[in-house]
Amino acid sequence: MEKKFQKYEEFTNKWTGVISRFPLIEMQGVPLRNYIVQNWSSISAFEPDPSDMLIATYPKAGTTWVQEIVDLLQHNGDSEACKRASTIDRFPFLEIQYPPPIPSGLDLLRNMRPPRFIKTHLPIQLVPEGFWRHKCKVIYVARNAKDNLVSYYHFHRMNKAQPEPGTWDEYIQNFMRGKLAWGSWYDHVKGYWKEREKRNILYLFYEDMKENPRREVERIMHYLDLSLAEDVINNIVELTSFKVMRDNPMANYTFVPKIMFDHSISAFMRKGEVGDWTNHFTPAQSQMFDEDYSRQMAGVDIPFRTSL
Ligand code: PPS
Repeated sequence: MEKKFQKYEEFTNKWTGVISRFPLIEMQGVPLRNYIVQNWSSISAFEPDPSDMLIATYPKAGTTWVQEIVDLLQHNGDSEACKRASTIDRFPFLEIQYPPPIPSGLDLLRNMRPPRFIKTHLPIQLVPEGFWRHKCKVIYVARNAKDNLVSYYHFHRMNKAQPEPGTWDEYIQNFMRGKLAWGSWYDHVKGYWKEREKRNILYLFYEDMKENPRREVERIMHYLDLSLAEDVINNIVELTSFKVMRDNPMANYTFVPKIMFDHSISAFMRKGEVGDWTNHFTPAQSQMFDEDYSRQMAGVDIPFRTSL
C-alpha cells in the first residue's frame, strides 16, 4: 500500500466507535456540531498569519473544487505536487472537531507553516476576527439554493458524522428554516455578499465555474496575484474537471474510512451538475420553495442561476 494511504487505514481502526451522527447545538443562532460548540473558544481565537488564505462556503457549494484549483495554481499546475496529501490534509478545516483521537482542524493547522490554505463553512459573523485584521485573502463559493440543498441531502445520507437527513420533504423544510449544520444557506450567502467589496472577498458562483471553468480559474489566479502560462492554465482546467477529480484519490474523499463516508450510499463526487434539483423537487415543492426564497432573499440581488 502506498505510504500516503497508510494513515487512513489506521484511522479505520481508530475511528470505529468514535464516529456517530453527532448532534447539533445552536451557537449564536447557528446550529453546529456539538464538538465545534464545545471547542468554540479555541476556534474563534485562532490567529492566522497574514499570508494564510481562507476558502469559505456553505457546505456542498464547490469547496473541494476550488481547493484543487487553488493548490494547482500555487504549484504551477504540478499535479504530482498536488497529490502529496489528501485534500483534508492540504486544506485544514478550521472549525472541524471530533472526539479524540481524530485530529481537529486546529491540530492540523498547528503542524503547518504559513502560508496555509484553510477551509471553513462558518458564516461570516463567526469567522475568527484575525482573518479580517490581517486582511487575509478570502475566496467564497456560492451555489444556487436548490442544487446546494440536493447535494447536501445526499451528503447527509452518506456522512455518518452528520445528523440523519430525515425524509426528503423534512429535509427541504429544515434547509428553509436554517436548521441544518452551519445554519441558514440564505444568511450565509447574503452575509459574504454584503461584505465582499469592503473585505476584498473573491465571491464565486458554482454555476459560473461550470459554464466557463477557464474564465473562473483565471479569476482565481489573478486574485492570488499569480500569472501562469496559457498551457498551464488549460491543464489546470482539465485536472479540475469533474471527471478527473472524481478519479483523483487525493480529492475524491475515498480516503475517508467507510464508517464515516459511505460512498456506496452516495459518492462524495456525486454528479457535479447544475440543475440536478429538477430530478428531486416535485412541482409543488419547487413552487413552495420559490415563494419562501423570494421572502428570504428580498432586498438582495445575488445573481444565482438554477440552470445553464
Ligand atoms: S464539502 O463537503 O462541503 O466540502 O463539499 P463541496 O466540495 O463544497 O461540494 C461537493 C459538491 O461539489 C461537486 N464537485 C464538483 N462539481 C463540478 N466539478 C468539480 N470538479 C467538482 N468537484 C466537486 C461534488 O460533486 C458535489 O456536488 P454534487 O451535486 O453532490 O455532485
